[in-house]
Amino acid sequence: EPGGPESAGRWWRNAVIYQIYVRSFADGNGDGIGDLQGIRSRLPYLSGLGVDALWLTPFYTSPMADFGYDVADYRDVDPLFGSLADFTALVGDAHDRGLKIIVDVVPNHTSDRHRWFEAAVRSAPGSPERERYVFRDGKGAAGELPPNDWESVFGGPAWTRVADGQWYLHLFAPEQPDLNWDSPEIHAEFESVLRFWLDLGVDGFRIDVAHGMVKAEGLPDVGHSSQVEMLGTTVLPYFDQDGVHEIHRGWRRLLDSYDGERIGVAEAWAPTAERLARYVRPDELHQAFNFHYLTTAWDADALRAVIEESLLTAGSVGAPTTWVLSNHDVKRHVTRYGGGELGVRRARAAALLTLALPGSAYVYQGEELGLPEVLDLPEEFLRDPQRGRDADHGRDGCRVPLPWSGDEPPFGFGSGGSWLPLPAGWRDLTVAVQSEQPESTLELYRAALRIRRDQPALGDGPLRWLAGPPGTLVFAREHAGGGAGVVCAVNAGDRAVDLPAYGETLLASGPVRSHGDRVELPPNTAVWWHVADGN
Ligand code: TEU
Ligand code: CA
Repeated sequence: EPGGPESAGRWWRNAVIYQIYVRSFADGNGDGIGDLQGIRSRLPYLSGLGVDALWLTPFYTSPMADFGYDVADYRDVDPLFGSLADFTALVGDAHDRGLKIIVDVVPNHTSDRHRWFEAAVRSAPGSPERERYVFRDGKGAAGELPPNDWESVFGGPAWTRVADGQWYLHLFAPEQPDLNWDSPEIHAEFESVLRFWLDLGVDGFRIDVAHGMVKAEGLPDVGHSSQVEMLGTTVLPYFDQDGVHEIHRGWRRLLDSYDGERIGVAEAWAPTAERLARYVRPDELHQAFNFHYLTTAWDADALRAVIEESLLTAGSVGAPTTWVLSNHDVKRHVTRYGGGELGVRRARAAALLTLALPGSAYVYQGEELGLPEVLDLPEEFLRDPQRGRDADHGRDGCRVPLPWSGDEPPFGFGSGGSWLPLPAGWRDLTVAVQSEQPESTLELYRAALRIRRDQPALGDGPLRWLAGPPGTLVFAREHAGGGAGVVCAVNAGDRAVDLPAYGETLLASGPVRSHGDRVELPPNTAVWWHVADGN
């Protein structure tokens, strides 16, 4: 490890990182929108939960067309979320509690209200101002057709025309013009932005659309609709191009020039696990989100296959895997796994599976409460620019504010309402209610995270599969050099299975019946055993 004391320099290899969607976590000033003071006031909750680091989604100056993923000033805090002083206070308090802080960086595109884009629109075609973005003449007799057939991730053409007739590229919303990463000025600017936040003490960056900055030479047509699966087999001319890796190598050198403990996490939708592993080669980023795991159905064989493949591919480049079940872009996994009681049972079992796997785990705010996707938000509240695509209701349903306490919405989120309404039924899911119930999902997460910290076998290290009946995943985690270990068994099937009791029960996601040296593991249930000699 470059720099840093050996003991601490690898903290990220098995860290549990809690994702805070700032807008929806906690509202400190009563305007109905989550903010930095709100987070600061909930640090005792987060350190009590037992996570190692917090990842904060963008809180930078923004017109909020994509809720902060459209940045107008990369070096300041949007007044909606607080101030730079609030941020440094938050970093200080978090560090005092041993919590690391990871912030988002959005290098693929700026806001259309960024001073650079405003200057580009005002300037002539071919001007240095336009060179910072991707401006092109259109096709057709009068340039009235977009320069190529690329489609925006949010639907519709990836090009918008400006008054003088040129078009600019936006892989996301028209309010998010793509930057031109062929320009040395862009490289220099982002290195300076990274330094700005590193100097304020952040422990790392989550790099938005880390697979998107570089586009194929000549911007060739895709040739078919690109509104296909993000994790398909095709490499699109605007994603996962070789050139992005050079950028990540430069950023890694910059991170390492601090103290060897600052990390970069790629938000990269690479088509295959092999291609994803390229982002975490030794001289590139530390972690990449494992969206292949996230998109896997609740099925033992499918889960085992993705786990094996992830461990193998990340392992082949010496990187830790990550495990992600939910984030602010996807339907919450309680709902993906079937919703209702079934979805919650599966999500609880998935939590024990995920937290027993080697590598780093991400927890999206509210998953520790077993929150479902809110599917029936009234139309007038929906704001997500992605809404509408494929009859999608958009991503607002996984961004509903957290229920903290009390009997009525917004359940302690803040003193003055909430930007999205919380369902009345979340009365039973508040942090306050669940803290009083030993069987709650919150208490399950607290216990699992405590055990994960206490059991060295659950740290960085290998996994050994054990035989189990169809529909199950059974594996051992052993401390390097033998000794005590943990066995995790998950029954993802729909009927109970009979298993040997591998040791003393540490934790179970639901009721488990034991008889003698065997246990009956009900459907959609997981258990952790402590094994004296690694068995
Ligand atoms: O997401 C990148 C991305 O590709 C997602 O849009 C994803 O494919 C989609 O939401 C799946 O439904 C990042 C951010 O996480 C997202 O919130 C932003 O909207 C996007 O970048 C643009 O910055
Ligand atoms: Ca607020």
